[in-house]
Amino acid sequence: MKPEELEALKERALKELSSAKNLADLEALRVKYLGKKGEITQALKSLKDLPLEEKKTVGAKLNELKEILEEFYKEKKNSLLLEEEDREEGIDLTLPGRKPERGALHPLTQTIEEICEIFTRLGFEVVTGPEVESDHYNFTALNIPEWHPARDMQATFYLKNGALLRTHTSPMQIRAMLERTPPLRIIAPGKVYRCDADVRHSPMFHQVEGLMIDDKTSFSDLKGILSFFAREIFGEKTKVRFRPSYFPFTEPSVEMDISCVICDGKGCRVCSQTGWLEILGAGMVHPEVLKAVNYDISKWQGFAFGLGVERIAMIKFGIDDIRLFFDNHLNFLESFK
Ligand code: 2NM
Repeated sequence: MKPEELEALKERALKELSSAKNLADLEALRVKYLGKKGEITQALKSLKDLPLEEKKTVGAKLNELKEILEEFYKEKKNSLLLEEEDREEGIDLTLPGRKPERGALHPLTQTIEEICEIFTRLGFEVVTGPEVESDHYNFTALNIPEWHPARDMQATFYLKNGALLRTHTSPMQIRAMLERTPPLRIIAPGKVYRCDADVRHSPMFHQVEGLMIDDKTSFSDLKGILSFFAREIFGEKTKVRFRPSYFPFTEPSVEMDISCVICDGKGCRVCSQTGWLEILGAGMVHPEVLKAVNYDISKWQGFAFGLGVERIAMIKFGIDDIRLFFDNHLNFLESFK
């Protein structure tokens, strides 16, 4: 047997042994190479026909190969035995591991977190508060008089004890103003409740309100900060406009629109051909509100704003039905990973 034939035999034998799938395969290979009539045994037997010099060198090589194969066979047999045991116990250690399923934050949670993150960068502090409120914090302190339609039974969920479910996040800001002294910058996210439910309204929805009070905080600060916010959340090319509006707790009051994210202001179905989408209400905090928290109105002034999180998320993610946020269909939720 020539050295290159020996080398080829070694490679072939090792390759076949290592690819043996079970003990029966392995045994067949042992017989094929190491058995009484196996290739190695045969080659050793045929040594006697060789000249003395070759007998020595080839013989030594063959014996070395035989040892290598025997060693390899033993190791392979052990590992196949272990595998077989595992299979009997129902464990297959060769199976690839299962990846744990990854969850995702609800799109509304993602939106609230993004909004709070933008204002946190501007020095605003996130505050929270109770969902069951008193008439005082929800209405009176916000300059919403007795006769105001927002106090109507239809809009507000009242509890038997006279308490109510907050209809906006503003009462958290009243509480925060009472707990602190100005200057202050706060942002208040949370659930709010109103007694209406149809295709476009949910009885529970989410708001984020913001408030900044300082000695010189002006309407320019309102416009600058809210324009910055719009470009952070909807992209730097977003255009904004402010329209006059009315809220009992601010004077003057405005609503802010952004250029339509679908048609870029050209006019489409989503923006009702106007090119604009309303995203929030805002204004300079009404002196009556500052008086309700005992702030000196000759020293302090500021602006406040409020936005609906569902509306922002619908515009951001291109969702056309508010009910999708609350149906909890897995296909919908998993698309926000
Ligand atoms: C809005 C619009 C304008 C607002 C006012 C206040 C407070 F507490 F400072 F008076 N918080 N939020 C406000 C102002 C809310 O929502 C559309």
